[in-house]
Amino acid sequence: MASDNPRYRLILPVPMYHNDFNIWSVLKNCIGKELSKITMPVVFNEPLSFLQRMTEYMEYSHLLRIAAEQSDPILRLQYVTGFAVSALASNWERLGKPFNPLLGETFELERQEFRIICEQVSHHPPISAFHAEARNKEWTFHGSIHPKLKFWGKSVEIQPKGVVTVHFPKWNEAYTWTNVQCCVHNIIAGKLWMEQYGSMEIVNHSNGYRSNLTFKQAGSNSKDLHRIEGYLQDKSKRKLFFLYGKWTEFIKCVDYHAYEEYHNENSNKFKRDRDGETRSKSPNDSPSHTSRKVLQKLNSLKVSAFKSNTTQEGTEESLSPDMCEGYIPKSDSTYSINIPNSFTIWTVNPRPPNCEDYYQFTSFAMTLNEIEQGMEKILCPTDSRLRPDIKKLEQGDIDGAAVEKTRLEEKQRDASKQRKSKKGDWTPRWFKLGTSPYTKQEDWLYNGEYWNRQYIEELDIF
Ligand code: CLR
Repeated sequence: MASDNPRYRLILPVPMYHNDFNIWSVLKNCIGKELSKITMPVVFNEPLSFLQRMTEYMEYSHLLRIAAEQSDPILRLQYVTGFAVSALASNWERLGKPFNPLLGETFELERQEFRIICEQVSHHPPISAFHAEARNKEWTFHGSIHPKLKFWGKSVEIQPKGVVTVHFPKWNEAYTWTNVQCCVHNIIAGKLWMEQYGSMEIVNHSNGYRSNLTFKQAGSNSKDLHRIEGYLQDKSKRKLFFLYGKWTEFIKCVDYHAYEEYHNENSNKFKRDRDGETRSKSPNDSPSHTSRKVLQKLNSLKVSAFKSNTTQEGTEESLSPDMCEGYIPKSDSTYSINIPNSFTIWTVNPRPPNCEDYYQFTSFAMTLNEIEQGMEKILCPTDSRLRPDIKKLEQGDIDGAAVEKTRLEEKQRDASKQRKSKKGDWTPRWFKLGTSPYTKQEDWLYNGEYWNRQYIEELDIF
């Protein structure tokens, strides 16, 4: 794994400045607005551009290599599913706002197994495109993200619009999915926290097999905090595997029939425990007679029964998190399922020590602003590493960063005015808008030129 490589730095140059500014004081006049139009004070930022944040999808790129090595398409889908979930793990506890990329800004990263190029292809609306490829040419991963931030008063809702695609040339196979939404809570009062929820469908377009995942909302007793669950299905929607885990920790899969058996057995055992009986199964308790709904109900009873014996207080049972101001869900690590014969597809890397003083960065994130040896001479002049406001924030110079941020935003506005007066349009340098052959949706396609390093027209955006 790249971040374990001693070649890369392990920590940022200085610890962060812990601010006690109130986000509400900035946002209270913006309820219902699109947040991309609001300039936020730099103390709420983390020293990364959104292009770099997008690059964090690559932390577990080895899963794509392993997927490409499998001759069984079901195994390939399992690993691609693992990759899709792993790509979201770095968001845990990350509550700093990445810098909005400037129009034309780029970010490149070369690692042992892959290289990636990102470009800000549109400013209003903000759209960031990326294209990653394996060194051994066994896979590519590309897509675009158009993050829509909506402020609802107590919370900020984020919809990462845009499709991402994994391609295995050797298998002539493409997989697509769209990332789930997320929500930052406690804007008015309390401690900020974030959840990702919604459904994610990872489709193999050549055989119609798919993984259908549900990212659950924390829920009123937070038993579902970070939890994901779903099925791997064939093209007639027959369930082949049960998938489960937490986007912050792991994803496992288990044969669907084994899962059903386990589930039914446990539900019945619980029922017997609860009723204080050991009677043998009545015909109506047999798996085929027990609907999933009932099983779910039993399971949730089991959870609350368990919780009332522990330190968790049951007083908030009937209140939804949103109804209690300043509510922070507790971790539910005591409640975790481990179904026998499961196979672990992915587990998270531990965060580095003291990461709470470094914007909760992962080891991978710590390396993203590093100007590696020999890079100065070849780096594209629009690379995020060269952004003066991000550099200043990374050095702990908050006032300097604020001055630079304002300057860059003004410079960007001036350039846009100039283009308008010349009736010129902006054309991205490395990506072109096209249509995905798989989803028939708009797709930003890489033109294949970046790594030739011929930055013909020198672009001055910093
Ligand atoms: C989540 C994963 C998606 C892509 C994506 C888009 C926008 C990101 C979001 C991710 C994570 C949370 C995020 C957001 C932009 C702003 C928001 C970084 C990476 C932060 C937490 C907002 C903090 C400031 C508010 C409290 C005002 O695939």
